[in-house]
Amino acid sequence: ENNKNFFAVDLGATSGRTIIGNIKDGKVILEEVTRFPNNLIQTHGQFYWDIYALYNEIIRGLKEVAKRGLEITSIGIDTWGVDFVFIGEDGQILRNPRAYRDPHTFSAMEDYLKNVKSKKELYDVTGIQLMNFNSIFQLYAMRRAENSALENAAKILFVPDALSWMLTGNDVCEYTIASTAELLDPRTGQLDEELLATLGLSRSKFGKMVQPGTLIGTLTAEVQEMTGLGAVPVYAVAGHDTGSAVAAVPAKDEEFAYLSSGTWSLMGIETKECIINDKSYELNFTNEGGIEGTTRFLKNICGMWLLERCRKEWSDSVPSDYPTLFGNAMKVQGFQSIINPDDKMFANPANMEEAIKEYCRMTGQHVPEGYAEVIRCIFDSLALRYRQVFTWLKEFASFDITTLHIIGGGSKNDYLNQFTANATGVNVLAGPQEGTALGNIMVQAKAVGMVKDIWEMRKIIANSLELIEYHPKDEELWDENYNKFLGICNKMEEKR
Ligand code: LFR
Repeated sequence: ENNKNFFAVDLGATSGRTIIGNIKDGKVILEEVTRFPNNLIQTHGQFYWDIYALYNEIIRGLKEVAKRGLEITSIGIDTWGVDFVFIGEDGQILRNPRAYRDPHTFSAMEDYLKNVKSKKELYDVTGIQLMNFNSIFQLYAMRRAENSALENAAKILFVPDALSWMLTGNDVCEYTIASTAELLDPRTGQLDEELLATLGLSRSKFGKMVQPGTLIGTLTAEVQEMTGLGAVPVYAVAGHDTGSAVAAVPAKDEEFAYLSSGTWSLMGIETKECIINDKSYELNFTNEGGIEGTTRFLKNICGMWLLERCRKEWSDSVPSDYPTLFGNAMKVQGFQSIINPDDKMFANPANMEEAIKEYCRMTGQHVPEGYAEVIRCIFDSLALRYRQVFTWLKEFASFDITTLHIIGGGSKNDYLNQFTANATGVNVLAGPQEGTALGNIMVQAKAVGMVKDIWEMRKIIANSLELIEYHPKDEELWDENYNKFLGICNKMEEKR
């Protein structure tokens, strides 16, 4: 009873993994079962995900577990936010899901805000930061285009819920993932009927709203047969990966900020109530739903996406291992080229390195040459942008932020961790790298009564790993370059 295995499916926008988490004697140990790429598919000028391939990867992971003779207590799935799948009257998937990087939402958002609801009206209801790819604008873009899958949809399921449905046959609408849609009112905890109506949708198109920890169902006979497993329960976890990650921050008390570092860098604080006011509106901070009624008050910062995209584009002559790449980036002169990582030029450019160079050209800076200078530019700029967001966060927090926890795959980046401490002037604690999977596993453990609450989860996680600490250095240098960063951002705004 004091030793259980939980199976976590954690899907990010560039890669996915299945992981076994074993909890025993107050400690958790992870073992990766499978890891696989998640690729954007481009066709006829549109971008999609392959939901069937993702499903197959989950099946492959489950088969592997059965093969090893491991007994698993339950399964939980988390993914990136906002994207969804349409299900037809006949219980079949209507087309692969559109990917949030698809640029069709840029004009849809403008159109919606001009003709349907104002920015402020939307924010007052949802407390969600305005981002072009939020589900509301994706759905609006599809409505406008008379998208035949939307027109024929009997059900709309967010990606983690769609995958749970493929495994169990039961459809739900999990709260944390639903909160990313910009359709949910955090005060009622429900999708807002009036906003849905602006898209020609009703509440009945979505599954029943459930909180993390709710049983969705058990593996269907079909899946049992395919995998060789029994009727394993599937629980709703924090279906939003960032929700799972923040649940796993190994903090001792509430006075922390976090930076969940992956394709995106999500920087924020955890609060008991949402913060929806003029200032949060102006600075475009979001209030996403967390576990146990918590709110993730944060901002999306373009994170490793910049580097991931560059690496995809670079030829074989560029080293592929991080130590060499990063080591060489540290040898070049710092702060020669500074970008705003969140400039829309970098959202989904045809060529990322070119976009970075173009930004530097447009702002009259040194144009980075070669991979080392490009990477240095990305790291310097990310740290400076972190400082900006951190400065704002301090103004919102009702407590003194004593620690910045960096979690997720990006937390193994020693150089960037140190830069982040330097730029923000706060102590940084790095780890765990697999925060998302840990949060996923802990919510399952809570669902079966093995842990009590979020603070016990965090204690178990903190007990199970070694955190690395970074103290701020070179204060003046970073002050100076922060001012330079602000100047460059302004210059770019003026050009537009
Ligand atoms: C991170 C993440 C962010 C969300 C973005 C798009 O993986 O889930 O929280 O804003 O992806 O869905």
